[in-house]
Amino acid sequence: MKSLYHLMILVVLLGPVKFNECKTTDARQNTVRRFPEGFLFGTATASYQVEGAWNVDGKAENIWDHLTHTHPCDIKDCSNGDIANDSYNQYKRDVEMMRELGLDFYRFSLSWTRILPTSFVDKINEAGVNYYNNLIDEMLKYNIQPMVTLYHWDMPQKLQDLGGWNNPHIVDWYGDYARTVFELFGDRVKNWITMNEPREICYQGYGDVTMAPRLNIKGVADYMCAKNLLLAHARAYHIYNDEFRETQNGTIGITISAGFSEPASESEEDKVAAEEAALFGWGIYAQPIFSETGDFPSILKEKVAAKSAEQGFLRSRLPEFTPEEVEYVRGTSDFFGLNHYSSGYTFRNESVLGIFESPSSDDDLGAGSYVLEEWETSASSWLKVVPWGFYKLLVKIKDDYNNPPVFITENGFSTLGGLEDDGRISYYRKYLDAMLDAIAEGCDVRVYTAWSLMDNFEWMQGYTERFGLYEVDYEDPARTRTPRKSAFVYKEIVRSRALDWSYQPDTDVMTIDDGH
Ligand code: GBE
Repeated sequence: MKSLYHLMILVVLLGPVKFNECKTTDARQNTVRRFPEGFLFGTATASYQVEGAWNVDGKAENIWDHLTHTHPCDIKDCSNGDIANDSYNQYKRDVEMMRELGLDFYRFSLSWTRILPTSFVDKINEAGVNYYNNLIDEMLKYNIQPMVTLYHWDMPQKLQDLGGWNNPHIVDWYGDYARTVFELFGDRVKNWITMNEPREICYQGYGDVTMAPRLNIKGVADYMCAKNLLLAHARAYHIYNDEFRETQNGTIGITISAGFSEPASESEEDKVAAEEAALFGWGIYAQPIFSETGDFPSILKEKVAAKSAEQGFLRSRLPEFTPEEVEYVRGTSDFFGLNHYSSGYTFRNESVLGIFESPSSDDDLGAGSYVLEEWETSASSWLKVVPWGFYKLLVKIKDDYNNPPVFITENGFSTLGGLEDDGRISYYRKYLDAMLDAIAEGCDVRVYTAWSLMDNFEWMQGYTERFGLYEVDYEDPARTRTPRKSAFVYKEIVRSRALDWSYQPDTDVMTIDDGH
């Protein structure tokens, strides 16, 4: 709280910050821009956020079941994912919506404990496997490709009791799980994502209280998690590469969340701070995989080691990779999966000295950040509309990591509900426009995924913040899904493979145009 207060004062002191080569989109709005040949469009969800059926047909408890049941009102509206969107029973309607939108693919995640109730491979839960088989087969019937995330935050509770991502054995356990799902679904699934958002898993879940398991062991558990998670990701990649790629012929990679950190001023100090904020925020996960040298960023290693020594630790709180581990992790992603939502300014001066809890990764970084009052906001406090940040981030990924193929695996906007979601439409148009700018600049972006197909359980925010192209009625036991205005707009973008700002949808009837 104290630090937030300081930052707010700072924003006032700093006064108006110049707009950063904010490309005005006004001129653009009169032209129709086309997406490149072969570009793919989809939408995404995640198992705990939509499936429900939390204890049905043999599924075992995961950390979100556990958190929401043991501390219900840690969630904003005291809700949980017990039923969520009931997608476990309504997958046919889900696929119908994908067809309405004309999607090329759909990104969803697998629930580990639905497939492996003991967490291990000694028992495979047939009913859980059937659910995913049905969903996949229903999609393929209409030529919608599955893009499957193995881990979107629902750690088996039993493995969490053993330390979760902080237990080095997780590399074996996760690897075994990965092999099982490649065997079960890899004949039909050609796009795999090992992990969704390492930062949210490690920094928020282990270093803070904003995600399960809410460990809040700052500057220690978050770093241990980072190392083990990267090794586990690499294990899954190598298993796929060595045992499945030849026969199944798919791609496999990781999805990392990143905002863009813009220096608050031209000063060297702020520029360095912004660069380091990116390294602490997502470079810690990206560099070991995507850089030529591999390993954690050296600035990070130096800073955490120095701070640790100062604090009386006998070794760095950031665990080291052995040279063999560096090699094992390096190059283990066929694409750069990127979840991006928003951006902010970063600065460093005497005002940030000593304001962070110590030890913590925020303290190791020692930088402040803020957003501008005048930025358009969503219903989520952290999500401001900053399309130029998306552009700059994509260019940075191209420059820092030798222009990897980029899959945008999430991008979207929250409201408080309602079908007239002009804020969401405007967000999608601006961000897609910024993405097209980046592509024109040579960025190899190939895939775009809107978060989300439909409203869902928004983690600590429960059902209060809505990200869906379709609205879900949680008062209705049938969890009726209704297309929002943005669903019609996205459908037209996918159909025309172009961005036309003048398009005004007729929102009376949603049709299916896939010829079936
Ligand atoms: C993604 O995370 C998730 O993959 C998806 O499951 C989720 O539904 C979707 O975005 C929408 O949130 O109290 O302000 O510090 C931190 C996006 C804000 C990553 C920032 C929220 C990163 C999640 C909370 N985080 N963001 S606080």
